[in-house]
Amino acid sequence: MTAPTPQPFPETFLWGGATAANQIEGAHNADGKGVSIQDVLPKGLMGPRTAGPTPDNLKLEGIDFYHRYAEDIALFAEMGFKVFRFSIAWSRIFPNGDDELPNEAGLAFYDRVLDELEKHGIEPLVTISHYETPLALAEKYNGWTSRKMIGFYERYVRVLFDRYGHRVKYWLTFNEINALVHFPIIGGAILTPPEELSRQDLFQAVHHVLVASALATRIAHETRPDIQVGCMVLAIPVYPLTPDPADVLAVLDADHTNLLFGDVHVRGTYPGYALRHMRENGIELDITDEDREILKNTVDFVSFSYYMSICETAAPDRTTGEGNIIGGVKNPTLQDTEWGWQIDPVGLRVVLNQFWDRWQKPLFIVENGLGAKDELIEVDGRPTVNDDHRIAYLNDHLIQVGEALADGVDVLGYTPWGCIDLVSASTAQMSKRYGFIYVDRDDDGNGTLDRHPKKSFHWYADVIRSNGASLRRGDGRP
Ligand code: BGP
Repeated sequence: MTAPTPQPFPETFLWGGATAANQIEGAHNADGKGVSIQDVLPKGLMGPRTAGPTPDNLKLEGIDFYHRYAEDIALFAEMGFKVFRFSIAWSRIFPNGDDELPNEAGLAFYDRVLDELEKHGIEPLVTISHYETPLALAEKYNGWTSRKMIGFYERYVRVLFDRYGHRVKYWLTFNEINALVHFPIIGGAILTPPEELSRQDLFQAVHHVLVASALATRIAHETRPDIQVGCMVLAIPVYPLTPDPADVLAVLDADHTNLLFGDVHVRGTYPGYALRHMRENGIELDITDEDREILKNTVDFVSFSYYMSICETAAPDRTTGEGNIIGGVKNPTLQDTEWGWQIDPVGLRVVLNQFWDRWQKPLFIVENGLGAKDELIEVDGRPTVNDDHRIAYLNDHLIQVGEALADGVDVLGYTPWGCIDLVSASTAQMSKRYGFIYVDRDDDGNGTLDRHPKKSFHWYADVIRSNGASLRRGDGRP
């Protein structure tokens, strides 16, 4: 018998779920929407790019949230969600990214989504840019390598804050902003193949994104002082593969690459290790005095995704693991998911402590979850899924959130990824499911799109209702 968790969650804890426009909305060309970089990546971020949208791209229809949002939000409300994370598709608002005026029909869609959330008393958590930059900005300017992008993003965020600032308190500027370094096309709308992209151009793009993010924070605070702006980073605890100090140094290097983004967002300036890296690698950033001033607009909180930890080693014969965008070396002590992501609940406590110790800013876990194949069965005449594996995964991670809370870490909330099944970012599959709600659609695009609550739906409703008291000690216990 396992014992109930002793660690309480704060009464204000924001329980909910997370999605992104390009993975749920569909309606890829409805009501004046333009083409986004996702529309030309039919096989996901690892696959080849096509010249235009192709019929095999599951994201073009997604799970049709564009038309079924009311039904979906009602299901989230049934689970007791306090918060719902979604993103705004930039190309719905500015179809080409550099248009002078926004597309009213696109704006009106998010008014309707917000109306529905308000009706159910669910707090919105909005990602301004989630891997879905308008394609025209990639084609005309090579994305964030160009300084002009700061201006286009500024125009976009001004429209969003003017329109929704009075009804959306929590905003995230860029999804997994550090992914730009690892996948320039997704994070930065940069079409130059990674092997041909110079470090100079990559770092300049990083700088432009960081300035744009800080500018959004400034504009938000000028619009309404009560708006809370967070950065969003892909969190990945890195462990040394061996106790060899050379491996520990390899960890330090990997950490610096990832933590740079949080460091700039929280401290408002580049840390010494980044300046050294640029100095020693012949990278000369074009930083203006105005940029330096803008960067001082630091975030109110730090949000992050967490799926796995990795190991690092200085040894040249690295057996690399598959992973959530960032490679790394496989940890021999951990189990893999069906997609080769290593499951490490304790890593979540580690990363919460690391971020809290480093930044002393409230933290928001805005993605976490198990991508797995599900089998639809019938129970009492109703289609459902017995997803005990998903329940165990989430339970074990939440136990570690409780541990971090007990460590004194300030955690605002938890929005597990893909609270309703959606199209995968890395592989563009439907069969890699994360949801509490099953969506009837397969990898070939067949299916009714009907929604069916899984066993985890009822489990999560209990967790929320009991504010975490129904969680059980799991295998992830340290
Ligand atoms: C993160 C992205 C999400 C999401 C998630 C799961 O990197 O922010 O968009 O998709 O990973 O990844 P996948 O869909 O590849 O399983």
